[in-house]
Amino acid sequence: MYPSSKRDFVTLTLTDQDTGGYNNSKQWRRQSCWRKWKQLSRLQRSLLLFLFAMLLICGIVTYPRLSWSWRDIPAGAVDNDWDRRHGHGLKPALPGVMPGVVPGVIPAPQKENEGHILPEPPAERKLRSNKQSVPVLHSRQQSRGNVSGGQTKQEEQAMEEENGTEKRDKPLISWRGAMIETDQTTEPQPSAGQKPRDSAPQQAVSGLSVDQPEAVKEAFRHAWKGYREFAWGHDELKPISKSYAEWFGLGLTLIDALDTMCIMGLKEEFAEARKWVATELSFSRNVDVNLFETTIRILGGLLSTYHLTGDDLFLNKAKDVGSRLMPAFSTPSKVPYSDVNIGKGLAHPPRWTSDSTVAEVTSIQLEFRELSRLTQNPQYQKAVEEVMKIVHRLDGKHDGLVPLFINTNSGQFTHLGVFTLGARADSYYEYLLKQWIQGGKKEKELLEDYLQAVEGVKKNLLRKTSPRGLTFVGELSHGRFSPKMDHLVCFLPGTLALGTHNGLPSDHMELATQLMETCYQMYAQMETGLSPEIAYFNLQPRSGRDVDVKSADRHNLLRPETVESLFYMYRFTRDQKYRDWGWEIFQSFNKHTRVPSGGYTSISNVRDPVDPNPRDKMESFFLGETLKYFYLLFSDNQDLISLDKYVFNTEAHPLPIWPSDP
Ligand code: DMJ
Repeated sequence: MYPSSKRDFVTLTLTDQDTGGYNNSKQWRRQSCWRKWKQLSRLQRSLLLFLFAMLLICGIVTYPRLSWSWRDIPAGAVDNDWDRRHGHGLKPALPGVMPGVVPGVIPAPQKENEGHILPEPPAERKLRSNKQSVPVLHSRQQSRGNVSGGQTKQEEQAMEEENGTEKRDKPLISWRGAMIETDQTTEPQPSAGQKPRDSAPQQAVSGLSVDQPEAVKEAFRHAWKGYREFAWGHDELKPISKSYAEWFGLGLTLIDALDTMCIMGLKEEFAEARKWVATELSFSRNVDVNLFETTIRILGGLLSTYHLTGDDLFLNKAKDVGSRLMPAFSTPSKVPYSDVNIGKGLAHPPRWTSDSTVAEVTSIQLEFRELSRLTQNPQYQKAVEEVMKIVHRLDGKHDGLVPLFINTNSGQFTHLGVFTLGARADSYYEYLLKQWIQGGKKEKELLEDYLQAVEGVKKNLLRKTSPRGLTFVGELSHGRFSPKMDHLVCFLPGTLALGTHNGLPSDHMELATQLMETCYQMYAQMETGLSPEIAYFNLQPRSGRDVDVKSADRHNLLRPETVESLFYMYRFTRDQKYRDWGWEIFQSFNKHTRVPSGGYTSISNVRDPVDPNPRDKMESFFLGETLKYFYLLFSDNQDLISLDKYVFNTEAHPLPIWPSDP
């Protein structure tokens, strides 16, 4: 009847409705606190509020540091290799593709050996002396001051190193160090008397005597473990979310990795993968695939596995996918469309243009030519060689350098005036030389085009950095030079060296040597020891920096090109420094991209060793190329895929050099 605020207050704060006395219920405590708060003086309340505000601010400031581990990919960052190379910003839409995070299917382990021939694991040296520890050129530590934009971090790191407290070596709450340890306990333990299946990563990276090929095999097994558990039969592993990404829905990683397993002698893994190919892989699917990517990864992978095993399964699958790709060549100009629906047999260009990418239409030849040779059906070879003939006679080149696009209706180059050895042109140059080698060095036009292009590079695209004088390959856009170099360009030292090995001018090898050093420096000068996707080189005489990286280009997709070139350079020169550089890079991959539960991830920031910002994607070429080239670089068996017998396609699948006519 006479409600008063006082009465209401007492009722609300003191009365326990059930017992009438104290209890420890949440409600009672809340009410009691409120009463105490009200009893405080204004000054006391202000003081407490101030303290609370300070705590809040501290929390906000420190939160990003604590939550650095698995952040989302920054919006706008280039998402994957396909986007980078094709530049369309969209992937082919796939019917039935499952978006987001979906658990992978884990197959029952297959015990039986399928009984197919695999090469014996090569005999490797068991112990290596500590030869690999001192790089000849500027090490990352030496070079840090030379990289732009990281002064504070450099100083911080220098201090940490001086004090022997470098962050990344501590047992931190770190997704690298700590989780690598966790991971070790999850690996199967070898039973007594059994050779350990997996050597610990720490042994592999820090021991004085390291079996380097074995360390690479361990890395492969680790990557395979993630793929097998979380992405089996799908295109790509997303190792952090423990799921998968689908691109064509054709088991891209599994097929790309087949010949790597053969080369490494991983019989059990191979047998299980073979079973999947035999029972699950079907190309009769209503799905759009990219002609180039499917050719280099799937057709190339199946053909090379056929050659390494002699198993007809792989040849039959290669024939199947090869013939399903053929509709791409049914264009007015015979320059193929970029996309084919392999189920419907319909090809088409991307929705927004009738252009194809020059590198794509000129980097499918090794595979289709080999398919013709094996099947004795000339249609494949004829189709791809027609493209080479068209490109050979086209106007619009600049000293042998090609533009980036070609129209499928007119058969003419489009978007003239831009020249690069990077994305959209790179493997055109690689395949000129490699087709010439594959065919027994008889096809003169290929050689002419290659030699002219190398001269074109020398004349138009080469510059030296300041202050160190690193030679790099820049880009030309309508007469204007840009000191920009894609990591993709790092295939070039290896290709130039391969040319010299096959009798081409020795100055190609000199250029290869210089560019190899630059590609190594693209790794060594980064704080993570991993190269960015794109580097900009300094040409100004007074500046102290050779390599600059724009923030949008700081990602590393686990690409192979530098390791690939190191492999060629070592094979041809036996210069230990190339192995040393490779070993440094391998360690950096292990340190910054290895995901404990299995797999490796691309990262978004090679400039930040504390938070490289993982992108949750293991590209198929990491198993198909990067680890394969590492293994071959460190293997003492120089006959393992002899470069006088095989030519690697642009996805690192070795195809035989054709025997010369009797
Ligand atoms: C691979 O698919 C091939 O090496 C291709 O030629 C370039 N892009 C990736 C690796 O970076």
